[in-house]
Amino acid sequence: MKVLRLVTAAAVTSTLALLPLATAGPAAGAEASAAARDRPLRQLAADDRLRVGTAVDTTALAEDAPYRRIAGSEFSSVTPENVMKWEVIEPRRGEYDYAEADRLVRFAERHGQKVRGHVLVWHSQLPSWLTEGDFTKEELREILRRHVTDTVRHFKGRIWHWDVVNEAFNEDGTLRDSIWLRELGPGYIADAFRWAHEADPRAKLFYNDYNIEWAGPKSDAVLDLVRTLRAEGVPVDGVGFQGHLGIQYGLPGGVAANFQRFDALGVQTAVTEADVRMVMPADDEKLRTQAEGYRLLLDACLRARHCVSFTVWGFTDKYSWVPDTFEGEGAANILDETYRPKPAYRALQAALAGRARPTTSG
Ligand code: 9MR
Repeated sequence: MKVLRLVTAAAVTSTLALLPLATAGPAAGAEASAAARDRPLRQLAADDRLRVGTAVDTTALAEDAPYRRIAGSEFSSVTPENVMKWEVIEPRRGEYDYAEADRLVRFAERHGQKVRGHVLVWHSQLPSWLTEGDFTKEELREILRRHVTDTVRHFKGRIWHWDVVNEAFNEDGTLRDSIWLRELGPGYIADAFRWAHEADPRAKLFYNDYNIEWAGPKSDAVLDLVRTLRAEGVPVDGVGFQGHLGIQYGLPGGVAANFQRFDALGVQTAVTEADVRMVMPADDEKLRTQAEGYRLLLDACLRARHCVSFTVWGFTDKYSWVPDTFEGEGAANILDETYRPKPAYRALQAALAGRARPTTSG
């Protein structure tokens, strides 16, 4: 049994505790016990041997003091939303710029937070020198090997989890057509995990994807991949369920049971990018459904013996990728644009305060 070394912040009162609920959502708000209401999420999660994290927008972190205060006080892990992506850290071939990412890692260390490294191998946010370059297969494999090795080595000892491969599957469970699959074949996935492990043997290495929270062709394919890789001795330690939900599709069923399938393989699991969007404008009923969406993701994690972290993809509606990506949608986060807690925040507090986990964790 491995025991997570948890930083238990001194008994602090959540900076959010005194603020009124964003919208009158009596059901979710009333669920939280009085004790839960004045403790930050990171403390409540520590009681459950779980890290509770957020994606961090490093521009907001630098410029917005309330954002910075809440990022440091509510969460026990952080994920760079964008600043560890290939286009940012290797804008020119072989020339690295880790400055922004380093700043965030230092912030995390100052606040007793773990860092989830995001992301080494992905089809998106690649620099144009790479996507438009005319490389042979051998050159491209070497470019990938170097990027993974140099980056993991740069942060060696300071990254808790790496999202090594991100979003490699289509919805039907076939592998996504990407520069990596086209040029290198499916073996790029095992290669990336091996290279990352060699560069930092102590970091936990994750496969990460969306729409795999429930059972279906895509999560079946990920389960199969992870089982096969581990049987071959490839160092895959965990699976990240991103958790991008939209209430207009209805909330998914069978999430806890699906997490259990992965748990049974012996790998760690994590909710890595939770947010629950809605068609605007928001109203009380939508906010209650949203709270239920967050709660069901956290609940699935709490029920899985080896689920080690629950990360939200940003914590305030002030900064979110959602309105830029889905026209007419938004309000996906747990605090509103003025940092007032929404029913979703209260639901997370209540879920963390209200239950005990299985006796061991990975
Ligand atoms: O939140 C990120 C947004 O700011 C970027 O513009 C976008 C680019 O594709 O990536 C977003 O983060 C994604 C994450 O890295 C991987 N899973 C899906 C996330 C939301 O798109």
